[in-house]
Amino acid sequence: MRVVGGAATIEGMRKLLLCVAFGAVFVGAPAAAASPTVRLAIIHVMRGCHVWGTVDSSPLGASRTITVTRGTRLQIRVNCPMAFDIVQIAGRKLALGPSRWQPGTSHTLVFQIRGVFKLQAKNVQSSEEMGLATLGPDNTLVLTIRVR
Ligand SMILES: [Cu+2]
Repeated sequence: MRVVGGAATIEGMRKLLLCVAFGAVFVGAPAAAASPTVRLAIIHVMRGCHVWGTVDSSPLGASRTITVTRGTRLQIRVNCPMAFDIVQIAGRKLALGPSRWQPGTSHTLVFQIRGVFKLQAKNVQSSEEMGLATLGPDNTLVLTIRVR
């Protein structure tokens, strides 16, 4: 009886170890992918001077909502040739670094908790002051980040 019980236990242990091994494989990959870096830029456009965009300059609009997973690093580069004042207008307080973002600089925000966060970016110099030919008033940008 003891021997049979022991064999059953060893068999159980082998199954458990197999499960743990497979679990490690399947849990391991999504865990690594759960902390991605999302890259955005403030890009120069004709109408409104600047909008959110991809790093390769595809425009995403003056107001944009993105959804990211917890742990995401959001890197934003200022590509419009003017400075921006960044204000958080919703969500638990984020570490934004300097509140004035200079042209050509990149800023990384880390989203550790679930929730909805909103940032506003307002240009410090106008397109007129910068000698940029644009159409319409300069945009004030709003970015909403939903963290799941
Ligand atoms: Cu601009």
